[in-house]
Amino acid sequence: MLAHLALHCTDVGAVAEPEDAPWWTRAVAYQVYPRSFQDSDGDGIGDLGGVLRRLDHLTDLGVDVLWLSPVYPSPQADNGYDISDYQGIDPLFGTLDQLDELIAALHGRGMKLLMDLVVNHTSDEHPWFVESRSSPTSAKRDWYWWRPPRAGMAPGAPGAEPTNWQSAFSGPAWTLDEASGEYYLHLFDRKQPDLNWENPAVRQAVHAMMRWWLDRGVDGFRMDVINMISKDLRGRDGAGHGHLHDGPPLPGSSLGDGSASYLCGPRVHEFLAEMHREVFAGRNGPLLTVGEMPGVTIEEARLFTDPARAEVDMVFQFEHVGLDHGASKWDVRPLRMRDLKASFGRWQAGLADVGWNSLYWDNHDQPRAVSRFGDDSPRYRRDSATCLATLLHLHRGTPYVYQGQELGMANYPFGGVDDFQDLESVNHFGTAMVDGQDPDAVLAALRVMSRDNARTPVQWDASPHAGFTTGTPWLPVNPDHVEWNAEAQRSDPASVLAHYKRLIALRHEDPVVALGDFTLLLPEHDDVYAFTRALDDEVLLVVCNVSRTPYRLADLLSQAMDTPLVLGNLPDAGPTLRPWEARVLRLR
Ligand code: TEU
Repeated sequence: MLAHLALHCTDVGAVAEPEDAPWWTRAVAYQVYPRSFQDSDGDGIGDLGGVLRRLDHLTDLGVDVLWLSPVYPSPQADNGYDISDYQGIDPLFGTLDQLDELIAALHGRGMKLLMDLVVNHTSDEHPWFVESRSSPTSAKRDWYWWRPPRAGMAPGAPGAEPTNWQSAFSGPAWTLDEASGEYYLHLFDRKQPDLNWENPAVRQAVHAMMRWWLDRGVDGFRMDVINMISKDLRGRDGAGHGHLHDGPPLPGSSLGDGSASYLCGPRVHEFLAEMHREVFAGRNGPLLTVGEMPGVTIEEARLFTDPARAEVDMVFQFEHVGLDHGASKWDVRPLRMRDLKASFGRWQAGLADVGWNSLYWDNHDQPRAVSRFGDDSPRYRRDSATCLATLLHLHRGTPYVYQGQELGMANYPFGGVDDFQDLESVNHFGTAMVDGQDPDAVLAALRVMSRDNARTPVQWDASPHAGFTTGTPWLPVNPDHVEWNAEAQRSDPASVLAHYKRLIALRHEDPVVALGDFTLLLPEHDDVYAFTRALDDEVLLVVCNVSRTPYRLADLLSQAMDTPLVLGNLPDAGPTLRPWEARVLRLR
């Protein structure tokens, strides 16, 4: 585990060979959001049968790891991120036998499977919560966060919630249980009550469940909001009166931001180290853990991913996907490429000697990358999609491809509010209307930022439902699929898909891509994103024009002149770096 670090330590004497670095430094992961990937039974919802049918696509792309978003039994309030049984498969998606089949098929193809671990919260329909809610004296009462109303206030009275925290999806983060007069905590939707990780029985149950999946053959976990599992509610402890922590008020709301009390809380490192000991230690075989961590800082990420601490292998950080947010994600600001460059540059530098980055543009929670960071106009869509891919995949870290990104899939042309399905979008619209906001402005923000942009079905071919389903898709297929689809791109060497294949192959073949040091160049330039990667005697220079303005290479980086091209996204590279052109050059 420590091997890749030694590459940067000149004083340790022996320099580790790249072969000693963890396998995932050379790996590329692919995220499947099963609901939208491939339907196999005509109900309009993707399923495991569909994933099994499309494995050739993944093999052809060359990815090493499949991260599967949740397929467990769930009321589907948040499309499976509200789990009611951790050790089964929702009939909507198939059967446990099919999951076993998937594990075997992936392993047979040399790929690994990451399951989505959602253990900050369960569904309110999980038997644990049903039992916890049944009575204040229930044996599982303390598995969740139950609190009485604020001192001196009646249950249900406005503002009587134990803290003023806002939830991510549905107003206050506390919901009253009428029967007991107590509130339960939910940082997300009210159908997603937070587990109480302070209770050792909760931790042991989670560990046992994780071991059960590893014994079945899965290769690791993507851990949902795992930096929120330790909460600081100590305001009530000790004194026995007063109220719990209140967060600073949010603009235009009676609620507050409680994140200081639950992002990277007091025991989070202890909990993850314990999980590592209880679940992963002593297991043979190449495993992988990636923690999803909204709001994580570089300093915290170093701790989480320091191999010596044995917590997780890498984290998903959120800095770059917040650069176009104002007061909230719905307050959309123009993205400045210079800010993006500075942000990535800080993370590269911050995790250079200790820890490891995961690299992503989008996932099932973010708008489509080509629409958000690139230029999805007909003229530049292909060029900007391949430019962004080159930029990301040449960084130091493990890249994650989100389904459809490798095809240049773009945001959906949503119309009115009825076109949206995601609870976050629907609830936001409802709240904004109650607040008297301008519906057109709210819709404009939803069209740009809604998570549904990422959730339209994968575009396999030009047929009516893009080959996704024979039924009616649960969310419409983007009409642009007649032009933008996998079938059309498979035979086209200039396609976005073909470019992704080349990038993934390059990471596998060239140790400098996986392990080389990163140095940012031209930090002040608005439109050109350039850096070097260096390992021993090998140096790659990466130059990407993230704009529509052409630049003369000689004016930017004289060392880029007459240098052999390893990989580019446009044919006939000349003295001018054309709009959205990306080049990987071999300096030495
Ligand atoms: O997301 C956590 C998270 O904080 C965000 O990405 C969230 O979706 C975003 O802030 C909304 O604006 C994870 C899952 O990826 C997401 O799909 C779930 O809805 C959420 O946790 C709750 O499980």
